[in-house]
Amino acid sequence: MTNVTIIGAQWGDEGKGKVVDWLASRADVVVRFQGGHNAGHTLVVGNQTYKLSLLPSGLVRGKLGVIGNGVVIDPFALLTEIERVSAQGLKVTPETLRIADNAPLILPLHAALDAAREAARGERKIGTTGRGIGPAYEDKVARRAIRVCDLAEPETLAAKLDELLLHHNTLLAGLGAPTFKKEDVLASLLELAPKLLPFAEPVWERLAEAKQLGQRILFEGAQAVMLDVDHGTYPFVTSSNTVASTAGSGSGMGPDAAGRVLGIAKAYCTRVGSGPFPTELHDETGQQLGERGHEFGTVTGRKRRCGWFDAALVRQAVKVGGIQGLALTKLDVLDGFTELKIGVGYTINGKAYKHLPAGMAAQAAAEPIYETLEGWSTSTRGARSWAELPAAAIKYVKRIEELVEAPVTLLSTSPERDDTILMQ
Ligand code: 2SA
Ligand code: MG
Repeated sequence: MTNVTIIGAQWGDEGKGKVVDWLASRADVVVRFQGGHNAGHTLVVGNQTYKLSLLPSGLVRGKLGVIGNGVVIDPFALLTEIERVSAQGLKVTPETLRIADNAPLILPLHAALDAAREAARGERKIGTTGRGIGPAYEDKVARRAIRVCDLAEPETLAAKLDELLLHHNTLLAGLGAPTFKKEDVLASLLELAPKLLPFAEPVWERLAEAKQLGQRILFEGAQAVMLDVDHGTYPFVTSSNTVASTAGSGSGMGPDAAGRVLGIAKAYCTRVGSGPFPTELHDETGQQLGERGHEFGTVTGRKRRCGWFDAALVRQAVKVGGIQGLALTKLDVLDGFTELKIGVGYTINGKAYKHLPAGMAAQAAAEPIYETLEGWSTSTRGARSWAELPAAAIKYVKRIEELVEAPVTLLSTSPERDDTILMQ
C-alpha cells in the first residue's frame, strides 16, 4: 500500500483539484484532514462540472470519501452541497461518505463572528473567506466546540450550547453584531441531526481497516503550506495545519499515514486575501498573468494577486511541508513572455535572506532577489510529453527543481486531465 498526500506549496489555488482527481482514480479512499468549506475544487467529469467544497473529490470517481476529525464541518453547508451534487446525479450516501464523529462543527455564529471581526479590523483585515473557519478552530482548541457526536446527545448539546453562546454572544455584542438565541440554535441542530448522523462514525476504525486491507488512501489537502497556522505568513494564514504531517492527526491515523507527499505549485504565484507576497507584480505583467490564468477564487470569486514564481518560498514549503515531489501547474500561462523571473531570496533592510523570516514587519519589507530566465514563444498548452516542450520551458522547470530542492514529478499544461506530463 502506498498512500499519497497532496498539499498546496504556495498560498492555495495551485490546481490541486485536477491532480487530486487524477490520483483519486487510483485510490480506494479519499480523505479530507484539515480546513473546511474554505476549500474549493472544480471537477469536470464527462459533461458535468462539480464544484466541491467540503466533500472529498474522490466521491465523483466512485471512491469512499472520508471527512476526518481535523476538518471543521459546517453541517448546513455540507447538507446543501450533498443536495446540490445529488441533483447533478452524484449519489452521496452513508456507504460512500463517512464523517468523523469527533469533528467539530462550524455554526452560523462562527461565520457571524468571522465577519464582525474582519469588519472591525478594517484596513488590517486578514481577508478570510468569511466561512467561520478561524472561530470554529478556536472553539475546538478552547474545548467548547460542538462536535458531530453531540448531535446524538440532546442533553449534552443543550449544555454545551450554554457555554458556547455565553462566549460568542459576549463577543458578538461587543462588536455590535446580532447575538444568537439558544432555542433557535438548538432547534436548528436537532432538526439537521437525523440527516447528518447516518454519515457519522469513528472514521479511524474505517481507515485502520483500509490500511489492514492494503487499500490506497489519498489525503486531499486544502489551502497550502504558506497558509499553515504555524509555518505560513502568520497572521495572514488559515487556522489549521496544512502540512502533510496533519494527514495522520487529522484523520486518526499514525505518522506514517501520509505516504508519498506531492506538493502542488503554480509555475508562477498567486494569493487571495491580505498578507505578504514578495514577488507580487502590480504592473501589466501581473495583470496579464491574472487574465491568462483566469485568477479568480472558486469559493469567493475574489480576484487573485499575481506574481513571479518564488523559489525561496516554495523551497521553504518543501522543507516544512514534507514535500517529496512537486506537481507544477499552469505552465502554459507563461507562454509568450520574452523573459521570466524567479525569486531566489529576499533583501530585508539591506540584508540578504534565503528564506522568508517569521517576523511580520520583516515579511512585509521583503524585496525579492530575482534570477532572469529566457521565455519561450511557442505554446506549451496541452503538451503531453517532454519532447513537446520548448527548450526554454524545460530549462525553466529544471531551474525550479534545483532551487526548490525537490523534483518536479508532474507537469500540468492545461485544465484537461490528460494534459499532464509525468516525469520520472
Ligand atoms: P480563512 O477563511 O480563515 O481560512 O482565511 C484565512 C486566510 O486563508 C486564505 N484562504 C485561502 N486562500 C486560497 N485558497 C483557499 N481555498 C481554496 C483552496 C481556494 C479555492 O484550497 O484551493 O479554490 O477557492 C483558501 N482558504 C483560505 C484566505 O484568503 C485568508 O488569507
Ligand atoms: Mg482551489
